[in-house]
Amino acid sequence: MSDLINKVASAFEAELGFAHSHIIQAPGRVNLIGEHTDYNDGFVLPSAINFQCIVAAKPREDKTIRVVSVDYACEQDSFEISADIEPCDKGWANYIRGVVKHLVLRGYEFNGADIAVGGNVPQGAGLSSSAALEVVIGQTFKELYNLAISQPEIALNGQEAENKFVGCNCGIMDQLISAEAKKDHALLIDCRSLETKPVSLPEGMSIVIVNSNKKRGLVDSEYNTRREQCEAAADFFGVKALRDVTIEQFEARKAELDPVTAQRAKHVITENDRTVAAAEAMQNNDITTLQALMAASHASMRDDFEITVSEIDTLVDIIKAQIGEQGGVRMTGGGFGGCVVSIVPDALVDKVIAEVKVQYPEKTGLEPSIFVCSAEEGASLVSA
Ligand code: GAF
Repeated sequence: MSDLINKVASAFEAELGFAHSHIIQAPGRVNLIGEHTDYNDGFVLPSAINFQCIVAAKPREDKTIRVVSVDYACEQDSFEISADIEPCDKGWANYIRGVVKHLVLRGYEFNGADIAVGGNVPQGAGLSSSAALEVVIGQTFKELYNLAISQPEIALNGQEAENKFVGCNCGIMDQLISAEAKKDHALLIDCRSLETKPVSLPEGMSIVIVNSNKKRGLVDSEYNTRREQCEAAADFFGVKALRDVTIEQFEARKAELDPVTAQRAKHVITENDRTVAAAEAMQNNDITTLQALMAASHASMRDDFEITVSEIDTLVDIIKAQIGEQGGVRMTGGGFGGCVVSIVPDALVDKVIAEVKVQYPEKTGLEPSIFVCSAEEGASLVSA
């Protein structure tokens, strides 16, 4: 049993006074390319990582849900299953309340549960700790009560909870990869049809994630603004989403858009093309093309979508200087801080880590957190 599972299972027993019956997990994620494309019905290429949210649970015979939060000093929340579950003043508990409420609204019937939940996905780092929590709770009710709910629906339910209950207008990428990821693969996800295609990771390369530890400010408001700008651009072109606009159509009419909206649209339209091309390059072990696409993605996020910060750009430059054309690096996630993802030849991993540890604090005054990650399976029952 992993240390994390042990910790959550022990907390269950210590706080609730009896043993759990089920252990369930859902992972965090890193997005290799395809940023802010999901809510434009476009393409993304994430993989799940070896950081997880773990639940220890036992079904109840009544309609009460009682939750112990291992990461918040074993604080507890308790509520009744119904279609009008309300938000409470504990931020962490609202993700769980929201997921349960929306399962009920979708028509699923189940009894209550005792739950202990904890995780090691770094919070606020852009590695989807919230999506892992939403998905692990959906998966928990699927496992406890044999619900006939598919993995995409667990993801959609989690997204709905986040959009309508927690209040963040995110797309589907984070929940879908947490629910459906394949070990040793990234998934090329078509965020319109929700079709997924496993893409094997390049041979002899590691995924190295560096958290800038730059405190993220204004994330939700900036995120929502970007979303509105993309919707305005789609309206201008008379289409459902920017996915439906080609680069040729954009170039022909971009002068009619205000300059900022045009920049935002350009990022999304070009990022979609880069993502599909990157999946193909990865599948073919074509690192030269992959690195060029990741570099172009970063430049587009920095210059057109304007979601990077100087600390993130600095990290990208430091890593780029180590790996040259032998690997790729870019910001990953929603932006305004958070992490950089790099695909690094195994032989250069130690060098990258050493240089980031020295140069990043010198240049920014911040300490980085560095994770060499494996690509893991999506949400699952661990034991029952
Ligand atoms: C956040 C959101 F939750 C995702 O839906 C996605 O839009 C991402 O930012 C940017 O690609 O993680």
